[in-house]
Amino acid sequence: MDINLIGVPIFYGADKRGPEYAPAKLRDKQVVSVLSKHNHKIYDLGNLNVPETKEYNKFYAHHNLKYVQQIVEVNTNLAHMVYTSLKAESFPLIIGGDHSVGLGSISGVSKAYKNFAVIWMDAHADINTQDTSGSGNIHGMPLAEAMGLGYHDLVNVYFEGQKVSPENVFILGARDLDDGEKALIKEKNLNVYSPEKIREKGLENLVNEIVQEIKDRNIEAVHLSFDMDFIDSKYVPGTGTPVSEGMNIEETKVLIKSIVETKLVKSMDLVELNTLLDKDDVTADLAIDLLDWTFKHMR
Ligand code: EXY
Ligand code: MN
Ligand code: MN
Ligand code: MN
Repeated sequence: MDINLIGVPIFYGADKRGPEYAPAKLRDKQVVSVLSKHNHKIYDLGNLNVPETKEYNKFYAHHNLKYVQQIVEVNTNLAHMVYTSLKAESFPLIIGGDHSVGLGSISGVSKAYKNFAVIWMDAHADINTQDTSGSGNIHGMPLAEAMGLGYHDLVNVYFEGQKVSPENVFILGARDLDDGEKALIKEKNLNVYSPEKIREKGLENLVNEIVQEIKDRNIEAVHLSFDMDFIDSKYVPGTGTPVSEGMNIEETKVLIKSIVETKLVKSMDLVELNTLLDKDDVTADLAIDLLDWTFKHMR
């Protein structure tokens, strides 16, 4: 297949330097030739422009939320890159950058597919709103915004209103949830699977269950949003919000393989690789290995 590699060198959603270097790092690690090995044609479309801003400007006019304007601008452009890639029947592969880019990716997919699902692999749910976020870091919010909940400037990225309905969102690996997120999960009955719940069900069984559910709603596409902190903190020193008790690398690969073998995955984010925190590139090398694995099984 044709893959459009889109780099988004942004750290504003994390308010912590490091994720912005991940696109360059993965290119240094030859991500394009690694993916070409599986007879995909890779078009490296470069990096989206991330506007400069001053640290003191980060809370400008937007409650407790940081860098709202810059994140809206970048995600609007990203959404259009993703939309146009999908319309050209290419596979948009978005390399973050922090997880605020998930909002732009989902917004672009939402314009291309009326009926699609999101599989969000993450130690976190990323469903805070401006009222529940303790940090004001927008990488903890993109999924709430994509579901139409939360701050108007973010909810209305690319086009007005909700981008994906809550019942079509599946959050895998979440194990570090804020109180407001726990309340929202209950209120909206969100599909959230902790690592222990995933192991209880069985990794492949879980994917089959999700596929059954979405096929019943004749969903034709899945956006896979992979946060490096999905993996147990032991294995990923190079990520900004690591959490213990996660899945190991083997389990992660089994899950990814069964998800992509559904042939429903049409777009993917890989986010939250923080090269400044990494040790001897071990997390960057793991990211390359996971992308190699993913596109080996993506047909
Ligand atoms: N829930 C915490 C917050 O909202 O600040 C931590 C969020 C971490 C988000 C990373 C990208 O997954
Ligand atoms: Mn406002
Ligand atoms: Mn995340
Ligand atoms: Mn996370």
